[in-house]
Amino acid sequence: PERETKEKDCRTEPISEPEWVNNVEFFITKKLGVWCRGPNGEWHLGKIQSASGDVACVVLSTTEVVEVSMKEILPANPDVLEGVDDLIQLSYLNEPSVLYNLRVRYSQDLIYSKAGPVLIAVNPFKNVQIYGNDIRSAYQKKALVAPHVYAVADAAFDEMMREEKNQSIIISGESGAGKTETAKYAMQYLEALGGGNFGVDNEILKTNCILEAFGNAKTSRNDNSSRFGKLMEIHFSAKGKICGAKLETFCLDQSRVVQLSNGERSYHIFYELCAGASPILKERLNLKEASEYNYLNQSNCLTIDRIDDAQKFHKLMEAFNIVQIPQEHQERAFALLAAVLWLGNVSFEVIDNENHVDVVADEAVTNVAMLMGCDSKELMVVLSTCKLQAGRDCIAKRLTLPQATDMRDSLAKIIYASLFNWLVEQINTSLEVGKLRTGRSISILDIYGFESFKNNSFEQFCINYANERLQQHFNRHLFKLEQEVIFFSLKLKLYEYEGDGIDWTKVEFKDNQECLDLIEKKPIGLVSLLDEESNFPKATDTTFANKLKHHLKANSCFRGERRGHGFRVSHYAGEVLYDTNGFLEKNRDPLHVDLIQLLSSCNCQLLNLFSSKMRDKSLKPSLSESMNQSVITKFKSQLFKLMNKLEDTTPHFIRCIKPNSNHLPGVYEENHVLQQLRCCGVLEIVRISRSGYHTRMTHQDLAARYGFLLDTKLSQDPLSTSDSIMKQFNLPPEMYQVGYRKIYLRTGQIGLLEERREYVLQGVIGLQKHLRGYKS
Ligand code: AOV
Ligand code: MG
Repeated sequence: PERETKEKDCRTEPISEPEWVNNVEFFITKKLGVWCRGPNGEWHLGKIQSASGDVACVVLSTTEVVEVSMKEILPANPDVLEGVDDLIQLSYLNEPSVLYNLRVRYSQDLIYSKAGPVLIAVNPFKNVQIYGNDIRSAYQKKALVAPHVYAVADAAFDEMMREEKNQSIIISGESGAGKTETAKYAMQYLEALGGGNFGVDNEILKTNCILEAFGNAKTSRNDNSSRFGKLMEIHFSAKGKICGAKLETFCLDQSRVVQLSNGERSYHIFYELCAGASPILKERLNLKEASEYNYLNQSNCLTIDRIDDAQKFHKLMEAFNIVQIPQEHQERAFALLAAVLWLGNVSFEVIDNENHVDVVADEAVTNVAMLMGCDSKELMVVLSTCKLQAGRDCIAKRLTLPQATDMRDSLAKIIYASLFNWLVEQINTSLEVGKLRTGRSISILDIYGFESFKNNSFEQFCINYANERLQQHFNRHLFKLEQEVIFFSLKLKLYEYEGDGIDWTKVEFKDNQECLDLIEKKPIGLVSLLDEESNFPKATDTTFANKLKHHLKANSCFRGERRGHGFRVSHYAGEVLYDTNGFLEKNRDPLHVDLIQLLSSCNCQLLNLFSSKMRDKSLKPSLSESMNQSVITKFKSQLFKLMNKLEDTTPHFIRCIKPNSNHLPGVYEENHVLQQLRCCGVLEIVRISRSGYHTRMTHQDLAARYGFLLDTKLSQDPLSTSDSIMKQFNLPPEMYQVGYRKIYLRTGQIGLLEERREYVLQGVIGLQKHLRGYKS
């Protein structure tokens, strides 16, 4: 078949976008496709009929003819490039082209694509048949190379084995984009690859079931939203078998236990327990329907479409058994969950005109006491008073209604958070086999994604701050790649990209340092100001907002609200309006001594354990500082630790993209996708990765040197000859670019050609056959 006409070659010619305007004539005569921006910013495919000055006449694919400014036109890619699996292969890397390419793939259920070194995963919001055993083993045998999370996991594994260096798979994307699902597929692949040893392998995946029950919840962005960060470190033996794993979690959002926004749910486990507990267990825990509990019924949302909480509960019990949590502990844990639920129903009555309260002695408080294993009188005292040291005496001071409510909610949060941490410890005990050594591990990072709601509070601030740090890690790593290229080009001075149509534009990265400065800079960053204000007993949300406005107005990422107590931060992923309401309180999060004491007096092993852990922390002098640390400062130091850990690994990046905000399959909203591609700098990454063509040669030189290796007749045209050489030697398309005058090759490719040339020159018999055999 006649596949290499000159015209086709020219159409795949990469032309840098600013330059393409000089080639408009070429586009007109060759009837090449262009993107034409409509009045609402949408892009239409068309062909330029004529152009004069700044205005062009374009026939759209709908046959409509429009007059548009040249500024609104961009070159489209030739049909042969439709739906390529690495964006690097596109001749034109403009936004409409990238969006279109991903859309074409998405419509064929090809949810994975590459953007140079980064895997892009577009959430299908439906089951796609691409995770079966057959597909997995095909990747394992390297029989499949199409972009896939399996391919990323496989590459990480190979690199780890080859270089004995710890690897990481870093998954990012906004809330609901698919990070947690992707992380699970990566784990599943690694488990299959390194399985069959020690019996740990089946457990890793099962732990997700436990973690999701206790750490995920329905939000307005995602029905199964992670409310904690998670790093799963899988260790391998010298033979590549899994020999253990370590789970690290950070910063569970505790406020969700006691307070919900409309339409959202608390942690799944509460609903699963209420729906799935056996009648015996229900009776033992005095458990009612979820709708009976104030902590659950405040948000008008008790169920999730297509989710069977009872069934999930049974799955959880299975996972508990696999992770070997003893029956007795399981029941204790359920009792504590029920205690938390009943705590929410504990009510107070005002007893004087200073708003002081007593606990109402009803079913709720008796149930809490029974489930915690303490005396209900004692519980009532703790919830309605606080002990004060007056000289040598200790006096009890009655709490006001808001104080008592706070105390009750604190108790619920402490129990829940301790339970979560305890579960993580249990999981770790069961996953760790022998002593883990570093050098052969793969860590999978899955944190909560960037969030911007109607109302954003302290939790969103922490989440978005974590994402900001992660984004910087991403930038730094890929930026480093760019630095290398620049260094190379300075050193060798071999290159003449100019005028040859290669897309070698200077790549500028959107750095997010300014936003991180806004948050972290000392002494006047958001974190320091928040800590400072949290230490003022008289401070309020308004004084905090004013303080921010006063000190931060010079930073371009900050905008104070003229009225009220809000402030705006321009994050890498978009601007978020935060409400300072509750910031100070959530940041202080004091540990009430009275509560610790109560827990230690309970007739419950778990609660005693929790209290001794808290007490240990508060007593150890080395840790006393961390006890006094605010929530945000602890969060910050955890983030730094995490980042340091990741710095020591070879990263593999996966970017999850949410194609629409309604969680619908098959719906690809261009603006929504574009915004996500822009904020993570996908185009820049592709530009950087394809700028690394270090070898270049004119078509004449290439033809002269290697043309005789062709087994077809040499064409008159050197450009076609170059192309034939590349195709005959099966050079992957991402390994070279054909320019007008020269061919551009990635490092190492010319060596392959040279090797073959040598063979021929040495007169190896039957070389051509051999080469073809070798290729395939
Ligand atoms: P997230 O982890 O990125 O959000 P999830 O991984 O929970 O997002 O994905 C959200 C939902 O998208 C899942 O519950 C699935 O219904 C669907 N989904 C994601 N990936 C796939 C896939 N590969 N195949 C099929 N369905 C998928 V958050 O945790 O909110 O930031 O804090
Ligand atoms: Mg998640």
